[in-house]
Parts: sequence; C-alpha cells; structure tokens
Amino acid sequence: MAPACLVCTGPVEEFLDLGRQPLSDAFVAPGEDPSREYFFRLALGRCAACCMTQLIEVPPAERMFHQTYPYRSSSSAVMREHFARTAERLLARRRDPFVVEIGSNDGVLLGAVAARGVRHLGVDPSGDAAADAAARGVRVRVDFFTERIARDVRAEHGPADVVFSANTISHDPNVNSILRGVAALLAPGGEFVFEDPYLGSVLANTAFDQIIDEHVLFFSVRSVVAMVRRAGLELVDVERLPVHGGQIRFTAAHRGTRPVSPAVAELLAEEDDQELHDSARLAEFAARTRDRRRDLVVLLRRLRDGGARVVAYGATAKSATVANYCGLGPDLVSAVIDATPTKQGRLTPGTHIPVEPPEAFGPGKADYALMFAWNHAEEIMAKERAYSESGGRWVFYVPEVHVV
Ligand code: JHZ
Ligand code: ZN
Repeated sequence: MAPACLVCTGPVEEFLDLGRQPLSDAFVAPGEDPSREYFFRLALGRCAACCMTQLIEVPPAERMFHQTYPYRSSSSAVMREHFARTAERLLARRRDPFVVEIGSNDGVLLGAVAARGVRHLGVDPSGDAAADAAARGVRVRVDFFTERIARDVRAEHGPADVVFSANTISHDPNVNSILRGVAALLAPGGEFVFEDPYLGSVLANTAFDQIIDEHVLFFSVRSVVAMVRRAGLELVDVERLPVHGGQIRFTAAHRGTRPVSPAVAELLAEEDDQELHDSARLAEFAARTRDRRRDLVVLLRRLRDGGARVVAYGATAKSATVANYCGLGPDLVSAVIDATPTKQGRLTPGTHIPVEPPEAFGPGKADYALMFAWNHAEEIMAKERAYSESGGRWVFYVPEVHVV
C-alpha cells in the first residue's frame, strides 16, 4: 500500500532509498550512549496526484526541532548578507507593517527588521536559538507554527502584513495546518514569502545530500501552486535563488488580491520541458546518486590506502546523509571542521566522526578536505586560502566527485 501524500493524501511512489539514517542534526555528546541514537529509513517518493516530492518516512517534528537544535542561520557571511537584503525587500513600500517569521532561528532576518523598529514576531520551537535571537532584539514565541498558534497571534497582535519563512515550510509534515494558519493570519493585502531548497536544483546538481530528515518536502512550482491553493492562497510570484546550492523564493497572497507574475507560468513551462516530475527523470537521479556514492568511496579509500590525511569541512546536516549512505567513518575521515560552538566536541550523527574547531585545520594539518559545506565553498576556501596555498586539496561530490 503506497504511503499517503502529506499534502493531498494521494498515493506516493518511492524512487530513492538512502537507507538507515540518523537525525541529521543529532550530534552525539561525549559520553552519550550511541546505542540510544534514533534511526529511520531515509527514502524519497513523488505523489502521483499533486506531484509533491517528499520523504516516505518522517521522524517526529519534536525530535528534529527542539530546545537545543544546533543549527544557526547566521553561520555564514553570505547568508547574513542574503537575509539583510531580504529584509529590505520585505519592508519596501510598506508603512508600519507587522512582520511574522515562521522558523526565525537566531534572528538573522528579524534582527534587521527589529533594528528598524518594525513590529514583528518570530515563531520557532528552538529555545536556545530564540535566546540568540532575543540577544539581537528580536521577539520570539517558542513554539511550532500551526493554525491554532496563528489564530492566537492574530488575536494578540492583529493581522500580519508580511509572513516570511526560510528553510521551514518544507521542513514540517504538518504543512497544511501551517498554510491554513498563514491564511488566517495574513492581512487582506498581505504577502506570504517563503524560501526553500528547489527540486529543480537538487536534480540538476545530483545534490542527494539535500535529502535529510529535516527536508520533508521538495518544492517545485507545480507542487506549490496546488499546495497553497488548498489553503485559499494563490502563488503570485517565484524567484530562483543562488543560496544554499539552489533555492527558490515563493510569494503567495489571498486569492485574487494580487496580479500573478509571468514568472510563475515561465517556470511551470520550464519544469515541464525538464520533465521535472517524470518518473524516468527521478529514476535517473537515483541512479546518478548511486554512482556518486561509488565514486566517492573509491576515491576516499584510495587516498587512505595511499597514506593521505583526510578531514572534512562543515558539519552540515547534509553531510549526515552522505556519511551514513556512503559509510564514511573515522577510518576514512578523521575529523569534521566546523565553526559552530554547539557542534564542536561532539560526534557526527550515525558515523561518530569528531567535530573540531577551525583552529584544528590549516597548512600541514591535512592533505585532503572533503567539502561537506559545498553550498558555502567559495566563502570557506577564501577563509582557508593558506591551506590550499600549502598544497592542501579539496574533495567535492556535488555535482560530481572531483578534486581541486
Ligand atoms: P549549512 C541546515 O542545513 C539545516 P546544513 C536546515 N534544515 C537547512 O535547510 C539549511 O541549514 C538551511 C559551518 N561553517 O548552512 C556552519 C563553518 O564551519 O550548509 C554549519 O555548521 N565555517 C535548516 O547544516 C555548516 O558549515 C564557515 O565558514 O546542511 C553549514 O551548514 C561556514 C560558511 C560554515 O546547512
Ligand atoms: Zn499529493
């Protein structure tokens, strides 16, 4: 019996199985009993009715997003700049708006909004991230955003002129409740802007590591048109974004309140030309994913057998998928370098590679560095130029396995 679609309850056809996987941000603390780690089957399917690509098995949201969730959205200069520009765009041509952000994390966006004295509220289930946001002068309600919470926020603060969300709407199996909540909270002339990984970029780059527990849904324009319509909203604009390896920004509004940008029809046509939702295309992506695993494992074993010192850079959530799918343990990758204090001194989920601070990296400290944070490669390689200049090499696996 095919699993039911999280959006429309239609039958979901599986096309890729990445095996038994841990939670991608569940870094193991020293002394923690690894046998208590949570595992699930990470597999991807496409709904035959509404074409939404989604996880077949979804861990409970409370297990993925909680008080000590370690990720911080402001951990890259490129993303800080991106969210500063995004805040400008959201506030342009608006007088005294009320801005609500779903998944406000450490306040990297709402910090810019608060700095302009604009009424705002973040909603995020991670208490520790919310504390970091509060330090930026951001008001946060520590909770999951649902229809009930949305009605509560409206009763307390009035309607929202802007509802924004980055890397959150695609992260929650409870998406229909979230969208009904947005429809209930949004002012008549308001806009709902959300940014998430784009299915088109994932397939084009064979970026199989974007498939993680937290990425429950993989948005395309076709699937999102149907998804927002179910909540009485209308997709009025779309924009491709270069960040995080290829994302897409959607703008929705109450039906019939805004003209629909030609960009929507253009990208819909492009998706059809690319056969983005065709099972043959998805099966081909699955085959390429298996090829990447083979090529990466062969390369890393050859490097190890040749006596090379190999580390990785960026203890990303994405890397949990690669490491567990390819069986990359401390024998092939001796450490993962990461600047995030909440990750340092812990072990990577499932594969238990130690996470070390950037001070542990540099000229003469490694021969090869596996670029787990490939979506930040330019920023990281600029920062670590001395390593490259001393002969250090970088190993990439997206879009193909190669060394630079
Ligand atoms: P990064 C997370 O994914 C999870 P991850 C989430 N589900 C999502 O969708 C995206 O974010 C948005 C480190 N780093 O951004 C910081 C350095 O050490 O690719 C991070 O741990 N030095 C919400 O985890 C990691 O790399 C640096 O100079 O895959 C990057 O994680 C830079 C730039 C980063 O997201
Ligand atoms: Zn569906």
